[in-house]
Amino acid sequence: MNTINAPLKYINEEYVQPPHTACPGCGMPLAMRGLLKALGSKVILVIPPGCGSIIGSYPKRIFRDKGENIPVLSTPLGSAAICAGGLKTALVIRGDTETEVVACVGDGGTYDIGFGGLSAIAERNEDIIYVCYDNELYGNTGAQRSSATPWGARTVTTIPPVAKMENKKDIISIMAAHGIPYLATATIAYPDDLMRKVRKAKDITGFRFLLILTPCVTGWLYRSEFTVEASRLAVETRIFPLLEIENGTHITINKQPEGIPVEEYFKIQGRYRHLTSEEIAEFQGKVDEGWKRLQWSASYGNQA
Ligand SMILES: Cc1ncc(C[n+]2csc(CCOP(=O)(O)OP(=O)(O)O)c2C)c(N)n1
Repeated sequence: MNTINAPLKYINEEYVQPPHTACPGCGMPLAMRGLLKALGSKVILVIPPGCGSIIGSYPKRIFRDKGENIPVLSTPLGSAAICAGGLKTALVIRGDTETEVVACVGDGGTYDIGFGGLSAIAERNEDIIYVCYDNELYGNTGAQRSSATPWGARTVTTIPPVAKMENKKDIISIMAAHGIPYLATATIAYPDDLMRKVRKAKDITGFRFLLILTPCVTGWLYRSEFTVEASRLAVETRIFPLLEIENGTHITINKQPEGIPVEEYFKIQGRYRHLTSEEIAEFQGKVDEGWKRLQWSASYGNQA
């Protein structure tokens, strides 16, 4: 464990050119910065509506290589995965086997609206990288709940006293069940880990799925200087473990979390402020249970 400290050759190139048009403190442009640094510019990004398209599409283009725009294909919200797969096939037919096609989709477009296409393309093991930047809600339309929103969280459609009553959908297990060659989680507080995983994904052929937790200032209701801290605490509380799963079974937990109580993570965010001490204990129980299950799966899967 703790492979996040593995040395990574320093990457000087910058492909995200500020100023971006996301909210100050948004985690997503940081994720995009690490993603492109590790991938290089021989990519075509496929971005559906969402905060990603706000920073990445016409008229304001921030993904650039030495003054040139990095190509971005804008798609409907439900079809980024399918469009990315079709684009990759077309490139190969034209003799271009090098350009990496990378879908960058929010959690709403991934867990909910685009899920059918995502599952289809994963099942066919199409040769693309799919990045879900997970801010745990529909950010661009004003912070509605998605199926990635955690239990107990406030959003504009889950307002206390009736906050989100369902658990966050376990997209990691769902994608792993497709038996895809590579799946990894990452977050912006650990950029070396993020870039190492992107590099690893780049060297693999077939469907690669990266789930990147990107804190959202306006949806999670925290002060913008806490973006990296929120990302770090999500890992250290064991809410968002850093892991890799190869071929659906071989699990590596990349960092042993400190096991900080979830309350410390909640303290810096308004979306959990309404929770009672009993509800916080219930959330902690869910996290402890999930961590136990993950450790069990890691040891069971790796023996099999
Ligand atoms: C089928 C469909 N439903 C709803 C919308 C409206 N819409 C545009 S962006 C957006 C939010 C997408 O949320 P998410 O994928 O989580 O990305 P984020 O905005 O958080 O970056 C929605 C609902 C749409 N464009 N298409």
